[in-house]
Amino acid sequence: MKYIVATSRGPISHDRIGEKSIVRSNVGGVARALSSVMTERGGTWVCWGDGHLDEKYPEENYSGYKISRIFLNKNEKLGFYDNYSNSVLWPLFHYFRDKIYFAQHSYDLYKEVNRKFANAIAKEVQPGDRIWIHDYQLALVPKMIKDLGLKNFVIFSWHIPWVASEFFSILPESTYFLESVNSADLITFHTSWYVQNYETACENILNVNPSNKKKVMAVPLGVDFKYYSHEPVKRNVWQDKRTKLIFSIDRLDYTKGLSDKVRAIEALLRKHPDTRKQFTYVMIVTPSRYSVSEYQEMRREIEMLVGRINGLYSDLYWYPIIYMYRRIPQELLLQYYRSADIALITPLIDGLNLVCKEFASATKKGIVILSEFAGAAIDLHGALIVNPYDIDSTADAIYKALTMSEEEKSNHLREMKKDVRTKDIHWWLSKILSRSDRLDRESRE
Ligand code: GDG
Repeated sequence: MKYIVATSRGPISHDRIGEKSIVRSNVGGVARALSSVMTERGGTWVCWGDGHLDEKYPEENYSGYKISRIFLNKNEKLGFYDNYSNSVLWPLFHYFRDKIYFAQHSYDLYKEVNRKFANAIAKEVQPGDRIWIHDYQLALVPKMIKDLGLKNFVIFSWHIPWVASEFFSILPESTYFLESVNSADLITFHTSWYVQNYETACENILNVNPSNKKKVMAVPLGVDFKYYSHEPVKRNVWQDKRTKLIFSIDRLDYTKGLSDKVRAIEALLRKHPDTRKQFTYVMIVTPSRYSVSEYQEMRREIEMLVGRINGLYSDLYWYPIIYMYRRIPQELLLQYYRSADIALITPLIDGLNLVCKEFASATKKGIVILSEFAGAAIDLHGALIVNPYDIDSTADAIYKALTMSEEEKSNHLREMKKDVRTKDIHWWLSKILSRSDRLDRESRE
């Protein structure tokens, strides 16, 4: 039995930098987890070929499995990706009502592209293979697969929050959407809260009680603990012995609470003047959805705030915030994880958040300050949990982390390590795969 995996973005893409062609790896946590299953078991990974040179590679063999790409024209990309996925589903499933924008025909194009995915899967699948579909961009695929008459077992993994039923009802297509997700044979979420919201939506909107509770499961994604904790790094990126390093890396997005983080640093400096010159905050923001004017505005706001705070508190020898707007190589990211004293991870809402788990795995000394609204807050015991809307309390938590005794720190660290070590990426995979084995077997009996 092999796996047919479908994700919007693939494991690698072919791109161009100037005259040079390059292969770009998708370093995200989901891609890393799925790559290991695919390499081990073989199969096909169906994805959107969005790299500049991907059209040259509609199919290719990679790392023990096949990649099969679908291609979108400008109009399909706009409707499926920019409009329906990013401007309807993303804000809706993160409770940002004011940011939802229903562009005309975007649902039709989303549906069309989902159909392309379903057809590409149907082309690859053999009887007995298992189909594993991921996330909000592909929510209509499970039902399309079933409607094609395929009898294969379908897993659908949802990676962002699932909102309360009343909020979900804002979606004009909520019934079709839910019907499709619910037609999967196994549906996974990161937390039991999302499961509850999902089940309530099924009861309220579809009038069905997902009576077979075994088919909906809460299982938080873990990270590759061994890699983050053992991979050697070439150098210590933070050489300044006088100051502690506070670190964060986030995609540019309104869910990440970026300006609130900067405001918390300002509050820390104001409320606790003894912290001045005692720390440096390295804030990395990775570019995202930059064609959307709102994201450009968000970037301007963050940069103005950083400039204002550095202007207020810097002197010739120290400034509180080093801000970088770029992606960084994996090796450098690991160096930051190993060097930082504090990871400041305070999204306003986040399905899970892998960065906190990666940091907790990599660090030998650091403390995580984590938003209570990140799915990971449920199982990352040992982190300092904050409400990111409460700027002063976040500042106090940073102060606490900066001034913690060594003994207290090692207690926090021990707690954090316990969870990320045991609930790692292999645990996540084996939970889902063994549940699907069992359900698949039962359905044939
Ligand atoms: C969805 C949900 C859920 C980021 N910048 C760089 C870089 N990264 C890597 C991190 C981490 C990943 O990207 C981001 O983690 P997220 O948890 O935000 O994952 P997403 O896939 O964006 O989001 C989220 C997740 O799915 C998993 O289910 O946790 O809630 O929104 O792995 O390390 N890596 C490198 N350079 C960067 O500049 N090398």
